[in-house]
Amino acid sequence: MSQSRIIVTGYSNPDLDGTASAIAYAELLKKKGKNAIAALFGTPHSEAQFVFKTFDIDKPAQAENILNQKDRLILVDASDLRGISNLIDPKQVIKQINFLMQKYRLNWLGPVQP
Ligand SMILES: [Mn+2]
Repeated sequence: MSQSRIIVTGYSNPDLDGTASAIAYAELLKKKGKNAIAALFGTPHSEAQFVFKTFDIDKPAQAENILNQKDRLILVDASDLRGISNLIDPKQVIKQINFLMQKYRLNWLGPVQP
């Protein structure tokens, strides 16, 4: 059976670090043989649009268009539920990566893994 897809994403309308983190972490997972892609909800901030254009980087997939119930999700640069798309089912989230995670980890994700 094939492994379910991992979507790396973050806040809706992500800022540059959220956008870059999603792209970079999805690339790392792919290089480690995982079925992973970056996908973003909403429209990235203008700084991110500038970087896409200046460095000729393909914009990640639109998460609203590709997310399905079998996907597993990794959230990057996201520490507050208020910025998360309501299309995200917490049960699908397998990991959250944020430099604030020890302090502000989304409480619906359960205890921090060591
Ligand atoms: Mn950020």
